Amino acid sequence: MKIVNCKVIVTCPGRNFVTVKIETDEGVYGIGDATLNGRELSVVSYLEDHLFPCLIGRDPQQIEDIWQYLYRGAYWRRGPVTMTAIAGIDTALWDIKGKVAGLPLYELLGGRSRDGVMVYGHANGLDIEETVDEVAKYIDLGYKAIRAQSGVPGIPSTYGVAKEKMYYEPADAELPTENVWSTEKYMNHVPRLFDKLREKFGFEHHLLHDAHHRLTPIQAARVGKDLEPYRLFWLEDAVPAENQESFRLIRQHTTTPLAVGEIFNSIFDCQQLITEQLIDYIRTTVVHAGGITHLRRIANLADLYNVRTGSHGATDLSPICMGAALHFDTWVPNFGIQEYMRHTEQTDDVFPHDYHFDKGYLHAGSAPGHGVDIDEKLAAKYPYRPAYLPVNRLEDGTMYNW
Ligand code: EZ4
Ligand code: CO
Repeated sequence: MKIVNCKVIVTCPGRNFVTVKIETDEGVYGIGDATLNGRELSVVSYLEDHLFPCLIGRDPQQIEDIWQYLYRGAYWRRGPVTMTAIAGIDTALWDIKGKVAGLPLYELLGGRSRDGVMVYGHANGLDIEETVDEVAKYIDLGYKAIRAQSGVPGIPSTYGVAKEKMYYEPADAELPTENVWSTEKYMNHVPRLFDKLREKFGFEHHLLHDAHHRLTPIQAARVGKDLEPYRLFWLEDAVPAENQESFRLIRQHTTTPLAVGEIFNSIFDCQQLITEQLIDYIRTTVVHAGGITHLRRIANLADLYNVRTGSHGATDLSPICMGAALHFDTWVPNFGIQEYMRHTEQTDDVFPHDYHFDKGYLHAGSAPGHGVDIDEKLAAKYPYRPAYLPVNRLEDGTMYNW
């Protein structure tokens, strides 16, 4: 079997998605997600200009060899653009292998470890009251786990809060929107949110929260401590994690479980976090961490240290990534939870898929491969639109983390 054609499909059914399609001489094809929010076209160029020419004529069934070839062969290793491009190809190759074998991807990985994949949805509101109402909606929809974010009094806009509640989309402008942030105001507010949620809903549901890289280690330690009475499932991205050591300090001060890794792209970004047991959940995902082949390596390392998976699943990851992630989650022994932000109807139409939601769980489906396809005709109706993620400044104008 030989690879005869590779292409990229860029489509914007409400938001931008980059898709790799690999075609073989036997008519079987595979697709993979290569979307890097706000930097989409860099990945397109990396694929078209540098990776595709190396793939023509290769045997698509040699997934490991191709992965090693692309990773080692670049000489300049790692980084989000490189690893997202490799992930798009890797996912497409696993899709092909599944279709050739006539087996769903989870069977190729080692088979089913669970009946369904527990997911968490996003409840967000401009104030605590609105967030409480949103959490109630998710409970009614059958979710077992819900992430709660709320606007902070005195801060005009906050991460995770949007008008389109069920379909939050932060990449909202042709140039980056400037947001304002105050860690002090946030820290005074966030315990009140969870106090209200536990008072209202009790302890039956898992509650999660994302600090989105906005705290220093000692601030994160304080937030973790303040939230302990509310028994969070996790506190996510407490600090920017370039410095893995900073989690030591947080860890020494709080029993609130910690999750990090949605922006990591390789095992080396989380090696110390995992081997020193500084975190409880690793959030790397298929599309940004080198595909199924590399994510499996990360999960296997994590398993040795009692760290469980909690893959990123925001709307900027396409349904292809979600499908592949769900097969991965169905197999991976140290599964924790899967993030699930629902895509819009337009997006779901462009990417017909086999996965479905039922009573708080997603089910990967049993179609061969990852079970997600792309309607290229429909995709062509939605041309690329430049869109950036916001940037953040402190109240005095200092650039900060978004
Ligand atoms: O802000 O994916 O946990 N989820 C998140 C996401 C990220 C976006 C950035 O592209 O933090 O909403
Ligand atoms: Co996050």
